[in-house]
Formats: sequence, C-alpha cells, structure tokens
Amino acid sequence: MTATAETLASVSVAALVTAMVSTENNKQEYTLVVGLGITGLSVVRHLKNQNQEVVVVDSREQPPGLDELHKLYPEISVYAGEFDQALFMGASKLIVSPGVSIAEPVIQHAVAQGVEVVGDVELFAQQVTAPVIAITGSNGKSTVTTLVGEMAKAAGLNVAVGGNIGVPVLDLLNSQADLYVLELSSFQLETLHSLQPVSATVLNISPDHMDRYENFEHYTKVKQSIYQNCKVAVINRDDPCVKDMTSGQKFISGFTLGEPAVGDFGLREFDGETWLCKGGKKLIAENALNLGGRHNTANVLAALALGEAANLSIDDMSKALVSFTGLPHRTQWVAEIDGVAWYNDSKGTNVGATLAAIDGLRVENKLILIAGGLAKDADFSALRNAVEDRVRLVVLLGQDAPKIEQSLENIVPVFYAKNMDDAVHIAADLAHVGDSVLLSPACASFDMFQGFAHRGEVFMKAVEDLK
Ligand code: UMA
Ligand code: ADP
Repeated sequence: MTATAETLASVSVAALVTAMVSTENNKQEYTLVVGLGITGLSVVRHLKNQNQEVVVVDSREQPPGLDELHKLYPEISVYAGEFDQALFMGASKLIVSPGVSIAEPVIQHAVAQGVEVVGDVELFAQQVTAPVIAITGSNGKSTVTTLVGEMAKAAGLNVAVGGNIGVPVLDLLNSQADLYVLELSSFQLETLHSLQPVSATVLNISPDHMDRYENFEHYTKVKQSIYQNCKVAVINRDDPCVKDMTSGQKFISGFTLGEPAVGDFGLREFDGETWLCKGGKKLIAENALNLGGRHNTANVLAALALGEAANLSIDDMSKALVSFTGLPHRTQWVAEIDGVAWYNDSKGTNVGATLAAIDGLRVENKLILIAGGLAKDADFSALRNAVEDRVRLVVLLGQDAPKIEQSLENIVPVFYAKNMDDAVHIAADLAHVGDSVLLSPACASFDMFQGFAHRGEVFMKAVEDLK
C-alpha cells in the first residue's frame, strides 16, 4: 500500500493518495510534512525514527532540503511546486514548517475536513521530559536565548539551545539535556498547543511580519500564546503591549528598566552608579556588563528572571553575564577607519530593532544610517522622530528603499545605493571624522542576500576593504 521507491513527483498525487489509503479501514495513513527547509528535514528524521509513513510537499520548485532528503530517504515521495489540495486532504496529519502560513487555503480546507495541523515544536512538546524555557518577542530573542543558555552552562547544566535561533527543536531532542532553552517565533507559536515551559516570556512587541498577519492584534495574540501552560510568566513591565498579557497566571516575574517592585528585576541608582537589582537587592553593576545599549540591559534583566524561575542561582547567572559580549550582527562594532566608527546591526530586521539600535548606540555625533531591504509591509513612519534626533543622513538599498524614503521625507538627506559595497562607499565619502555609520536595515534581507548573516558579512567585508 505504500508509494515507497518513488521519487520526486514520479507518482501523481491522485495515485499516491489512493495508494496510501488502507483498503481495510479506509483511513489515510501518511503524515504530510509541509516545507522542506531545515525544519522539514528535522521533522522527516523524527517521523522516520518512529517508522511513520511520510510524504513531503514544498511550494518551492527546488526546496533547499531536497538533495539531503533524497540521500537519506530515497523512498520518500516529494512534491515540489504549487501545493495540490488532494495531497493535503489525503493526509492524516500535517506538520507545517514555520515558513508556511496555516492560513494557506489548502491547509484551511484540510482543517475544515478534520485534518490535524501541528508544527515541529508541538511534536517536540509531546516528547520532551526535561524543563523548557521559552522565549519570544519582536526583538532580543536570540540574545536572551543565547544568554540564558550561557547562564545554564555556568550553572553546570547540560543545556540544549535552539528553535528559531537556527537549530530545529526536534534535532535537540537527542541530547541528554537537563534543560532546553528555546527561541520561538510567532510562526512557530501558530502551530504549538501543549508546551509547558518552566518559564516563558514575550520580551517586547512591535510590528513585524505584517505581511503574514491580519493586523497587529493578530500578531500580538499569537505571541501571547507562549504563556499558555507556563509555570512562571516573565513579563516586561515597560511594554504596554505585553504587561497585561498574563492575566490569570499564578506566578509572574517582572522586569523593568525602572525601579523594580519586590520580586521583580530592574535598575536602581546607588552613589551615581546604575545597578541591576532584584527588588531592593543589588545584583550586578550595569557597567560590568559587556553589552551596549539599554535594550540589552532589558535583555539581561529578562534572562535573569527566566533563569531564576528555572532554579539557576544568581551567582551562576552573574558569572555568565560578565563574559557575554553579545552576538554578531547585533549592534556589533566592526572597525574604526579614518576616524569613522562602523557598526553592523544586520539583524535589525524590523523598525523596532532599528529604533533600539539608533537609541542604543550612545555616540557623540549624529549617525549615518544604512537601511533597506524587504519591508514585510512595515510602516516606517515610526522611524521619523529617532532619525530626526539622531541621524544625519541615510543611505538606502534594496527592494523597498523607496518606502523608507517616503516615510523620511523632508527630515534628512537620503542617498540610494546599488548594492552593499556602494552603500559603504557612499557612507565613507560622506562621513566626517568622529562619525559613526550604522547598518540597521529595518527590513528582511532576502531581496539581495541569503539572510541577515550573509548581509552582515558582505557589509563587514566592504568596510574592511576600505582599509
Ligand atoms: N517556503 C516556501 N514554500 C514552502 C516552504 C517554505 O515558499 O513550502 C519559504 C518560506 O516562505 C520561507 C522559506 O521558504 O521564506 C523558509 O521556510 P522554512 O519553513 O522551510 O524555514 P526553515 O529552513 O525550516 O527555517 C525555519 C525558520 N524560518 C522561518 O521561520 C522563515 C528559521 O528562522 C529557524 O531558524 C528554523 O526554522 C529552525 O527553527 C529564520 C527566520 O527568518 C531565521 N525566522 C523568522 C524571524 O526570525 O523573523 C521568523
Ligand atoms: P531577535 O532574535 O528577536 O531578532 P536579536 O537578539 O537577534 O533578536 O536582536 C536583533 C536586533 O534587535 C538587534 O540587532 C537590536 O537592534 C534589536 N534588539 C535587541 N534586543 C532588543 C530589545 N530588547 N528591544 C528592542 N530591540 C532589541
């Protein structure tokens, strides 16, 4: 009854669906893996380890995981190209990758017929036995996820770190982990129901992925779902979109850049020096941290609250804090050339992140900002005030550069660049001694690059070449 031995699209969908239907009970028996990126591949490995019948579909003509799949499982049927409804209706279950919206009509029709739809993190949640710390938010997720992982290591735990940060969660399940620290995107949360994190947070909310959601409320609601079933909800007391998300939650731990209430994490001044505190108790001086920008201080406070809820001691966490210098491509210092400082914030992929980077870089002169790429339906008008206050001129590149220019009309001079090399040269020509140039695109990178890391590397290479 199987369609094994067949390869890419060599079996028609109708033939496959018929072949997969057991004649005894007329029940469909294949699980459809939707998407063949790194998530899809991890799901296939997981399901095959459980001897399940698997079919794979991807709307891209050449899905990135195709060669690897053929090598590992030549018997699995893969359908690449436009989605075929029959394949979705014939499945017993859909495991949908984060890059595919569950609002896709083919998926919605299947749901209406009673087909179950979950994601890779749901499969993980159904198997995991060790505690999980879950982190989402519009910005700061990777920084906080990595930092909490470092804190757990400093406490001597065998910790597994992954999720949206780049390692599919099912690939973590093999490890003998004491603790899992997961970065979860809104896309991953859409298909997750039964995770029970020991602590969870929505770090902050500002508009992102507006091409995927009906509106900002919809996006916010999806983020909020991370608190479902968590033991301790860690909340950002300073973010109006987040602070009231946890009504009904029994255990709440807050963080703030203001003075903390009893039990919360925040900042207090002692003899002119700013300290990270729990309630009234000093933990670590802010200037002992090796991370720039107040947004990163907020990230540290969130990490402390998340770690404490998972029984990490303040002493162990503090050890990790002093040695953590942040991740590449996040307000990363690149070089000083002819008196001009260059910073790479390629991971600034939405307006909120770019605002934090502009605000966080405490430099004397106004900045030269390099921005642009794929807008994801963003509204760039929120950049106006910060650019007016802190930016001297803007160099734009990428598909949606004109949208940014429109939003910044009459505020600062705007220059167009053909590519990243060109952008760096324009900025170098216009910079004065003492200036800082910040790449913080406020956009996704896929119009010109393979991803934010590729964009950051191309930028840093162009800067190095100036030498
Ligand atoms: N795609 C199609 N058709 C398909 C399947 C995918 O066109 O049938 C497209 C998607 O629209 C997307 C791309 O292919 O642009 C990749 O999608 P995918 O689901 O195959 O992605 P993976 O390779 O499995 O990587 C995913 C996350 N990608 C996305 O959510 C888009 C990775 O986050 C994550 O690291 C990985 O799983 C492991 O968990 C990346 C990301 O950009 C870094 N995330 C977004 C963000 O951070 O803003 C949410
Ligand atoms: P994410 O994984 O959510 O994209 P990162 O930790 O990779 O977050 O940081 C991405 C960018 O977001 C950084 O380059 C910085 O500009 C900005 N950022 C980081 N932390 C915060 C925060 N707490 N609030 C606002 N912006 C932030």
